[in-house]
Amino acid sequence: MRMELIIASFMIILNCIPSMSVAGIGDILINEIELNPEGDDSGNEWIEIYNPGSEDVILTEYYLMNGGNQKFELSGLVKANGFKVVTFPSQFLDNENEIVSLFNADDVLIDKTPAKTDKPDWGSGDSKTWSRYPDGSDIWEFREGTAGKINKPEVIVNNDPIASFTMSPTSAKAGETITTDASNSKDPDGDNITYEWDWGDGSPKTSGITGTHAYSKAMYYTIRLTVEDELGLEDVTTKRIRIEASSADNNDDDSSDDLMMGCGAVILIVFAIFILVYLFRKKKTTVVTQSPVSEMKKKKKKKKRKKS
Ligand SMILES: [Ca+2]
Ligand SMILES: [Ca+2]
Ligand SMILES: [Ca+2]
Ligand SMILES: [Ca+2]
Repeated sequence: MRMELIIASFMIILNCIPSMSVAGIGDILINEIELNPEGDDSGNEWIEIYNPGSEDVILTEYYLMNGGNQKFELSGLVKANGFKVVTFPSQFLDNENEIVSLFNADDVLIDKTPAKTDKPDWGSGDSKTWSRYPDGSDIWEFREGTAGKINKPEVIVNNDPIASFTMSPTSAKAGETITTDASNSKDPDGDNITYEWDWGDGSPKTSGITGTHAYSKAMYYTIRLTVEDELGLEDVTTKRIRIEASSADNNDDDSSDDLMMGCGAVILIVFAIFILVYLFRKKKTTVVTQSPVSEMKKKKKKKKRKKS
């Protein structure tokens, strides 16, 4: 009976303990380190511990150790799927080639950072830190610090490239080669850019910083240059070009013009001959019908008839 009471009491005590458990190896890890903060290092350095598990982890008897084998005792807890930021009362982390280790209550090493340096331009510290991204991964990157919060990807600022080109000549004859040059195009971020030429006549697009093209027909065309930077931002610019008929076309036109003129002349001559023939025949008819001599003969005949 006495033993049963002891067991029952023990069970009651167990039920009263908050739902916590002691982490095994690797349950928590060092997620972010600020070796060289803005201002004084003393009191401003920090380390973020991350608990990716589903249960809180009590940090009693856990400790950190720096590259110089100095220990720093931890306390409190890291909530499930949460973060804890640890600060130090005095300078604890070297700015250069620092390695930080995390031990559990059994003195077992459960995490260790790679050697990291946070000394931008060999000057004063900044708000950037070494952090795992995504949280808990093996990839460490130096970017803006996120103390006590999830580690974010670096915000990349990107600007549109600017398309610009020259062409030579600015007008041409059909068949003549046009050369374009997009060397004036640029990207404000210094990104590499690619170039695409649309010649405006239905021919396949071409690429490259320069282009050459020849048009087969005389008319106006629009040349379209599209530039694209490494992150896919684009800019477009266009130029109009006048293509005139080629010399060969002109010769063809001349010969056809000559032919047309020749045909016209023949038609005119034939027409003139018809007119002349018509006038000549009309004149001849008029002479016959209106001859004074004939009229006189007719009158004489009439007179003779009267006398008789
Ligand atoms: Ca820093
Ligand atoms: Ca430091
Ligand atoms: Ca963080
Ligand atoms: Ca850009």
